[in-house]
Amino acid sequence: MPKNTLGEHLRQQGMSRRSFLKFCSLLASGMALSPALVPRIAQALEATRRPSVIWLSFQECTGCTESLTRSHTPTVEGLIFDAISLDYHHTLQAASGHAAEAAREEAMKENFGQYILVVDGSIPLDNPGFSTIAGISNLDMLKETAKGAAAIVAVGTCAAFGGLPKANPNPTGAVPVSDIITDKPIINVSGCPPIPVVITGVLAHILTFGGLPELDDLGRPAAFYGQSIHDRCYRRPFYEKGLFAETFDDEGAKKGWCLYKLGCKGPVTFNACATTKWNEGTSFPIESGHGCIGCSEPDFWDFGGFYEALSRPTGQTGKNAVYGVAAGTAVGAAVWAMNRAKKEEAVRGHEKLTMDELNREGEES
Ligand code: FSX
Repeated sequence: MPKNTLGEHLRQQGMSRRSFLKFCSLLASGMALSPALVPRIAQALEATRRPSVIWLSFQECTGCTESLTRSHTPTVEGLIFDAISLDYHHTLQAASGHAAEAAREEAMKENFGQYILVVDGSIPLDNPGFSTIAGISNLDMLKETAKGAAAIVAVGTCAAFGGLPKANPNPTGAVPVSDIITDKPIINVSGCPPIPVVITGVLAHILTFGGLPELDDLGRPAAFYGQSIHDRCYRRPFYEKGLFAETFDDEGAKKGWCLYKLGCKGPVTFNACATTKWNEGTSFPIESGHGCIGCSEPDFWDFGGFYEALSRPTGQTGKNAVYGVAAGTAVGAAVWAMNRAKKEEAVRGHEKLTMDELNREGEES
């Protein structure tokens, strides 16, 4: 771990006190915290040492790293990456071959028990040769590197829940990080890929407070995954009025009506896309005219088709069983009138509710 504190490091880089406080404000907003906490964040950061971060990539498409790097300085992302010591990252590091592996081993040795391990990608269990780095299987590298980690951040739906490699028929026997490592705190930052500001917001939280953010029951930071896309969608008023696009080029689509009937999975997807948006707040899929595909939820590839409306029963269990019966506007509205806690319990607990039960919940609330 670098010997200088973050405050010293940023001052050495020429950052003024004013810019430092602005940096802290950006962190606060990145972590979805109140601006009132900025002085506390500043105080904590002044004294903290930049943590060593080891980033491992297993079975994935590199979309998570691509997402992370889609930023233009001076964004919060750029600043955060001045604030940590990224000691190993397959894609971003300059070193290669033996030198790269030596960097990982050195970082592990020097910072044992203190470094943050970031993992993207799933781990193949069916054959150690399916995915290797420097001749080391993903399974062995994960186990070896996790030993000295203070905490693990599973970035992307592949690392968090298995993702695309685990999709039926899961040819490599892919599993998420949490299936292998059970004795370390794990934060799941799901999304395929995850929103960059959410990745950096989580790192900022660990950096500032030295601990884990509040997590939901899927291990995701509640500040970013606490509400569904549907809850915060700007097209929601059209849903409430029963105004739906029926095709991607009809009048409803042109008027920006709700995409529920075109397969939008916003009602069963918990993520921050509708609020943080993408590309520095430019837009998000629904704003671009395409329904949410549910990429931050477990097994989203097997949900039943990206263009399959939730209103059509799919025969699937879990979330689709809950919302698959939410046919049409009237019942859909009843489901969404459900008490929030009950609704979340139903979604996250994969509880199967019958149509009658859903209607009853809607009427009672
Ligand atoms: Fe998976 Fe990430 Fe999707 Fe790709 O590292 S979450 S396939 S965006 O790259 O792991």
